[in-house]
Amino acid sequence: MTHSSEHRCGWVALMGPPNAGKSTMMNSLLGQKVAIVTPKPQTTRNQIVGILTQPDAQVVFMDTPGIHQLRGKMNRLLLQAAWQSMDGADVIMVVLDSNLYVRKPDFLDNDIEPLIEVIRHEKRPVVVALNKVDMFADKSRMLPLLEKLAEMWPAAEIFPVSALNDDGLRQMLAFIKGHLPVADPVFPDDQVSTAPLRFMAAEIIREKLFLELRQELPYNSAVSVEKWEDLEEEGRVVIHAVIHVARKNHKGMVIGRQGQTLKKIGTDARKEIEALVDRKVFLDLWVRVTDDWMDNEQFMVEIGMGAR
Ligand SMILES: Nc1nc2c(ncn2[C@@H]2O[C@H](COP(=O)(O)OP(=O)(O)OP(=O)(O)O)[C@@H](O)[C@H]2O)c(=O)[nH]1
Ligand SMILES: [Mg+2]
Repeated sequence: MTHSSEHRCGWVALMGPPNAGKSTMMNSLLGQKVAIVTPKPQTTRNQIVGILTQPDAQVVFMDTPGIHQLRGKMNRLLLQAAWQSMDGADVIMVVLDSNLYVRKPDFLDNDIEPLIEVIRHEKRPVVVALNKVDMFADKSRMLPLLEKLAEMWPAAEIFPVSALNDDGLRQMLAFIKGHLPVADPVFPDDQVSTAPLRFMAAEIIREKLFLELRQELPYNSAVSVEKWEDLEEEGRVVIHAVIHVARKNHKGMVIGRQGQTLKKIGTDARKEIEALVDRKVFLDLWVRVTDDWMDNEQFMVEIGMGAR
């Protein structure tokens, strides 16, 4: 078949500092939400696979936790997931927040320190998605940043883009597709992710939690789905989920005055999960103090954190 000899298929790792827009980028490229997004850094806590199937190519994106230099068991798990994703990639995409480094050029070196040498010596194709260009009225302000990146990573292809506005993504995608190996698709054409629905539901709850909570509280919390009952005859799904907090005094903050915060998180999450499973959902949501869960690697892996 001539068709299959032309078809391309491969893996693309989205790498970069926290909050650069990696998850937004993946969702935008897929044309649907697979990974959760919040304005808070370190939202993504594992590798999330998003599959784009087109007639001429299947592009398998791996969204990853932001690369940072923080310590602790959880951060080690997150970094492992990021680097492991990069190991399995045919093309590497580095996502950077252009607006941040134009405003604060000094932050760049430190933020990408773990990536600088790795990318410089990389043999595989590297795409730099200079994201959030919608935030500039005057795009020429980006020139010094573009020059610096081109000098630092001469082999990389740089694309100024906006994941939010879907600006410049088509050209970037064409470049990526052209650098994937010639191969048959590995996933069925209707599959968008490898993440189980249970995990996606837990992630949606975590997104609403991150959006409601302030300061460091989100980082000290996690979500697990304990039970998932498909009541086919009734046409609904009953989901028992738990928000884990690390300390007793955090529990009250998640629940909120008269339970308002928890109620809001639950309602927002339920609506989105209903759209995901295309059925009525009863979401039974609890808050539990799971002492120092951030020091418990087994717990973190069990609830789906880190590498796959
Ligand atoms: N203005 C603008 N904002 C963006 C763009 N892309 C992402 N954002 C915003 O940047 C914030 C972080 O986006 P995420 O997609 O969660 O970033 P991330 O790199 O996945 O972050 P981590 O998972 O924490 O590493 C969110 O508030 C997004 O809405 C963009 O192109 N333009
Ligand atoms: Mg993310």
